[in-house]
Amino acid sequence: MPDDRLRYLAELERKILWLASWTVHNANHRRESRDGMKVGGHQASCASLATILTALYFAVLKPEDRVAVKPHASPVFHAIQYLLGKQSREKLENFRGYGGAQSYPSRTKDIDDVDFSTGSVGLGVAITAFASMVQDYVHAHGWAADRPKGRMIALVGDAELDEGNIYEALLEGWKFGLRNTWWIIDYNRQSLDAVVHEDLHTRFEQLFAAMGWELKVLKYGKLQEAAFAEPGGDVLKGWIDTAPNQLYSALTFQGGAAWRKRLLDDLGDQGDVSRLLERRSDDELAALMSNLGGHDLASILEAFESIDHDRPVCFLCYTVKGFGLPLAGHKDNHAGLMNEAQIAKLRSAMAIRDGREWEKFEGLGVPPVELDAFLRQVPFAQGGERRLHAGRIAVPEELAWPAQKETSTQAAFGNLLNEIARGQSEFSAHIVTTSPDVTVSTNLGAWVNRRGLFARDAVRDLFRDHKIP
Ligand SMILES: Cc1ncc(C[n+]2csc(CCOP(=O)(O)OP(=O)(O)O)c2C)c(N)n1
Ligand SMILES: [Mg+2]
Repeated sequence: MPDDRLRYLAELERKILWLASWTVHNANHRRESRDGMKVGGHQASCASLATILTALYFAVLKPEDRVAVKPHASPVFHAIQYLLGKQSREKLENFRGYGGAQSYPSRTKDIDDVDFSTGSVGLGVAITAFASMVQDYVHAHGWAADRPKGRMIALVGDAELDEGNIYEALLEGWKFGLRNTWWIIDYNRQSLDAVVHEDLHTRFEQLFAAMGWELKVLKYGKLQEAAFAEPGGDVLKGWIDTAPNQLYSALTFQGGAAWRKRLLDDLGDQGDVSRLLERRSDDELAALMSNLGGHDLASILEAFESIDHDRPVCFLCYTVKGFGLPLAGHKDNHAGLMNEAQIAKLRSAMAIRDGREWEKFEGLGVPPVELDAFLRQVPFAQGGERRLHAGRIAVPEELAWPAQKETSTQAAFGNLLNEIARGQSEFSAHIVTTSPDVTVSTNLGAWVNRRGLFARDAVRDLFRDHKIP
């Protein structure tokens, strides 16, 4: 059954790709206060995630979900919030300027409902696992009984997986029985400086399986799957599966004619597959070869919406860095910026008239009223403010514990917490200590003995059961 949402989502995908590109372009080339200083921005990193973010924010996410956006995709995030009415044009025009929308999503400086600040790669990934554990803690204490649990979702640049904290978080999650966590890897096989190692995906696959995660690989889009089903399609698929990352990137950058030449050199005169290639124009061939799973809305929706459990899931999504832009696939595209001629070409491809670059519904293939109605019913945008505020808890003016003339700071710390733990106050019930394996040496033993340790499921203490002093 055709999915009605795809019509609107495809238009929104185009729109956010444009707005993100234009936001960066405007900051670098147009802003009146330009003083010749470098501004920068990451149009290619944005394009890599535009399809996935479209599917998430405009269809899959619920208000209770929380998202850590890949730092360099910040402009796409701001574009989405702009369309949802939560970001202002003024802030976009002042992107990377004082008071403008931030280069990397910021909870404190941005106005558009950022869930996790990101920027230092890797941290935004790991924090979602800990956020999920905190959510379990809060629910287990009955403090959020009126709220559904949300999914903690990280959009992960493939080079973020170079960061060691991610593996500590994975192991911690395994120990804890992690739930409600999705990591969506933007597998464009490019980092900042380079094309990533061949075959990294098999390492990731084994790692996530070892940690008890479900792994979903989104490698081929629907166009590719349809082509594989044609006579000779299996040969093309075999070529794609064995093509080195660098070659795939280089051909993506070069476009349809280069694809044809290389594919015919490698596969020519093999009967059916040659005709499969001949049936397509250069543009169609380029579209086919870049139709990877992470750029196919239907495949992405299917994958996200097929998850019917709360175990952690890793989606390994094949993407193209710079998808849909003239920067696509180039190994040095990380901080690459389109020039005036390139942005003008993109603008006309997007059917956007001069001077209407910021208009939300300009150049789209569906009537504005329909798109507006679609945006109003987006599940993520229902339910009002998403940011929660904790109630205030009374803190005792003083504790019964007598001041001592001389003591060590460690002993004082332990004694203070022990004193607080004595009463069943709201205050003591809301303190959580997270001592990284130094409970004894930081003098927290007494506190822990009174308050207990937290786990999702009951754990027996055999030393206590056997009355071992
Ligand atoms: C801790 C840390 N180290 C290094 C950087 C510099 N840096 C910025 S982006 C990036 C990698 C970008 O590659 P990837 O995560 O694959 O994202 P892509 O742009 O390819 O989507 C690096 C190393 C950083 N922001 N934070
Ligand atoms: Mg990358």
